[in-house]
Amino acid sequence: MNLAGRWVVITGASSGFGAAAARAFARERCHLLLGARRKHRLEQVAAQCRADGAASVHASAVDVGVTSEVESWALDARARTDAVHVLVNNAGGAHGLDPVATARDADWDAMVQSNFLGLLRVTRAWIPLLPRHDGAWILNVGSIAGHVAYEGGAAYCGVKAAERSVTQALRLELNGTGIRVGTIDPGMAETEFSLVRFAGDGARAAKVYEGVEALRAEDVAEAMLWMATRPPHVCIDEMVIKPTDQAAFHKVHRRTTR
Ligand code: 8X3
Repeated sequence: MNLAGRWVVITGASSGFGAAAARAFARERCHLLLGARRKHRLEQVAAQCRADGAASVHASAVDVGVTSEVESWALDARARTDAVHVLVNNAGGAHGLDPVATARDADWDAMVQSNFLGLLRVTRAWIPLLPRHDGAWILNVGSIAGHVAYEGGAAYCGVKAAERSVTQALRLELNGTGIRVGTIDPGMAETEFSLVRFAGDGARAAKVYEGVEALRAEDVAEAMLWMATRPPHVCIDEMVIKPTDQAAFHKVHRRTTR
């Protein structure tokens, strides 16, 4: 379906999948409501979206970990529109790769707040603006980490498994409304993901992608757009998207540079 003139909400829109999704929906001539904590970075993405052809772009500093911020964001949006067609729940990420025995509370809290509770509170805030029987979408960003656990990933894999459960519960709760709910679950993607996971250690982050042609944020954004543009009677419940080089989380083909 054609999305021109429709309203799209994206969390975590200042970088990575969120920024790439914003630009992909901008090229479809959508109105964009972009949220992220980093207002300066978000304004840069907003400017790119305007240049890409967005019908309008509204950037808001929002921390999905804070209920009052999420609720005011959705409340303020009502002055502009009463019908949001796509909600992209993208905010989240990983903090640390430590085994449970030595992991830090602050990392756990950050992951639970953004990936899990943030997803719930953003969805609760925006559901009233999703029109019934018009092909609206709640598109959640999960991960292959929600499918298979790995060492050091107890909390991250846990919150991404929770994201899958939230998606499935919403799919059931909203059945009969015409609102579509699905999750897109990427594998290795070269974004700021590893830089954040390793608290800014660029060398360690670069090693994750060494010798691998990883997914780019645009690959995931393109898949999101494909999901969102299916006809209203088609719901993509779940899409797993990985680099060709990554057959499974632990099975990654790396080219040697010698
Ligand atoms: C990111 C993918 O496999 O590194 O969600 O956890 S993974």
